[in-house]
Amino acid sequence: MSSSTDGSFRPASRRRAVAVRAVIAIVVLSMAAGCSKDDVPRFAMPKPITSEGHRVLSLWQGSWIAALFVGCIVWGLIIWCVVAYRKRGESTAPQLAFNLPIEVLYTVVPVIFVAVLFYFTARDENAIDKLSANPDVTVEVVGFQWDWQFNYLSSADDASAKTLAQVTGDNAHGAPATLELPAGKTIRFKLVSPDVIHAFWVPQFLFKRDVIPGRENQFELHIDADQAGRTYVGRCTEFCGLNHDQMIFHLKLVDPATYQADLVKMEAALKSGSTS
Ligand SMILES: [Cu+2]
Repeated sequence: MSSSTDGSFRPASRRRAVAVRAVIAIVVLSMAAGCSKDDVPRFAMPKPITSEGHRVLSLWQGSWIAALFVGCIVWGLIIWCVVAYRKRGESTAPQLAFNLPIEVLYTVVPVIFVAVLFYFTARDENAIDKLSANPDVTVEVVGFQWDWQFNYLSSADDASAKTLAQVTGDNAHGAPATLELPAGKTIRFKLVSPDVIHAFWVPQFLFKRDVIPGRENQFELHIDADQAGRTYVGRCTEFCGLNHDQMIFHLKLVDPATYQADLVKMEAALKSGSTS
C-alpha cells in the first residue's frame, strides 16, 4: 500500500495499471496526432509510383503499426511481470491453475486482429486484381532466358489485338530493353513466357507477378501523373537459370504526348523491320 497525492491509500497494483494505460494512451495519441500520410514511415518499402502501389503501402504501414502496437503491449507486459513478480524470498509463489476471463481474452483478441488484417488484405487484393474494360495502354511482356520483350498491343482483347510496336532487350551485350509508358495512364500488362518461370518486378510498383509458360497472367496499374521524366530499373525475381541476375529492363515514364510520338516511331520501326 502507498499514499496517493490526495492523502488516501491506493493499492500498488492499481497504480501500475493506471500507469500502463497512460503509457498506451500516450503512444496511440502521439502516433495519431498531427500525422499526415507522408509522415508515416514506409518501413523499408520504396516510394510507390502507381495508385495500386499507394494502396499496398497503406496496407503495409497499417499492418506494421498494428504489429508494433501489439508488440509494445506484449513487451510491456513481459517487462512488468519480470519486475513486479521477481523472486523476493524463499517462499513459494501462489500456484494458479487457470483464469477463464484472461484465457477468453487472449483467444478473442488475436482472432479479432487476424479478422481485421484479413479484411483489409482481401479488400486491397480484390481492388488491385481488378481489370478495366478499356485500359489506355496494353503491353504484352515476354520474359525469356534471360531478357525481356515488350509488345505494344492495339487492344486488351486477345482475339482482336495486333502488335503495334516491339522492343527486345539484349542483356548479353549490356543493352536492356526500355519499356516506355505514359504517366497518368492505366496500363494493362499481359505476362507470357516461352521457356521457364520468370517474375516481372519494378520495385517502385510495390507489386510483382510470375511469368509462367503456357499461362497468360494479367494485371493493371495506374501510373502517377507526376512520374513523367522518371526512369526505373525492372528485374526478374524468379531464379530462372544461369544469367538470371542479368535479366533486367528499364522503365521510362513520359508524358502522354511524348508517348504517342514515340509509339508512332516504334510502329514505323516495326514495319521497316528495324526494331531494337
Ligand atoms: Cu529470372
